[in-house]
Amino acid sequence: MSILEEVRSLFISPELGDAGVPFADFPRKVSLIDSNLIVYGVPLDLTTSFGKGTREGPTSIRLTSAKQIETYIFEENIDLADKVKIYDLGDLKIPQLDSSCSLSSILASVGANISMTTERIKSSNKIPILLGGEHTVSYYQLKALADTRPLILHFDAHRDLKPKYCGMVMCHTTPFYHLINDGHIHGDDLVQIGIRQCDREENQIALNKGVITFDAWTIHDDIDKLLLYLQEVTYNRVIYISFDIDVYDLSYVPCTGCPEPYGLDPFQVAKIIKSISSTSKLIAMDLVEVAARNDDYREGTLAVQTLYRILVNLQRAYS
Ligand SMILES: [Mn+2]
Repeated sequence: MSILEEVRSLFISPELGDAGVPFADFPRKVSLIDSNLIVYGVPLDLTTSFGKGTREGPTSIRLTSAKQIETYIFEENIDLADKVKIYDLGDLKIPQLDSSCSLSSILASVGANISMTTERIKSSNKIPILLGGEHTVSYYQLKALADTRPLILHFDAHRDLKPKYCGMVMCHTTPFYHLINDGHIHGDDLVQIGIRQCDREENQIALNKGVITFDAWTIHDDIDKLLLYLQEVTYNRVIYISFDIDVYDLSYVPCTGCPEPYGLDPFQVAKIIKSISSTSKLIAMDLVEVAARNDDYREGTLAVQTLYRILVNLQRAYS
């Protein structure tokens, strides 16, 4: 059994999960070994402080990708089904929070399994695509990729640079602080895009650590500044994309836990994705904080369309 096959037991296969279908449900099926991109869900909804619902993220993404959305990318005249070989591992099993299982012990076990899965996908020369789940999951995936020193393109309304929040050290608002503080990433390898909400201390931390910021107002006033920057800085560079769905304006994301106004619109995000140099090499990505409530799949649809555009633009990574 390959080292990749061994992680299978950590997951509930997509067919047996809530969606009942794999991501995109491509007509041409590929095996785990023959794939070049591996999708896996982490429906973690543990430290979320305000709105709940991220546990529905992977299901919402699977359902909308498989049942609603065409894989043909209209403006590019490209069918993703001709380009990618995606395998969906399913959702990571997450222990129940109860008297025998504390929050910190769940995080430790889920975190270790994310890191191991990421390492094994990478050492099999494939690209992990983590579907969240709360943003905490990015810590464990990025930690496992530290030796590749990627440039991190972090799309988010929030900096997620708090040392601690509501008494919790590791939670959905702290992953990037701990990645820097624990030495897994360098502050100046972190590009935060669409930021519009944080506290004064996080701004100071960003400044002290050399984090590069394109806040939502800068993008609104002069998007070309960001587009030119990304074109240059991603040229021939290994990149990691951490995409929090709340980078979009709250009018586009009705279900996510911490929606914010003054956000980006889908046309702006599409332009930003397109400005990432096609010479760059995507090492991994995550798509987090997607939620669903009362059968409202608008947010899942937007998440999938965003992901498809990232995959079409960054074909070099897997073709
Ligand atoms: Mn956020």
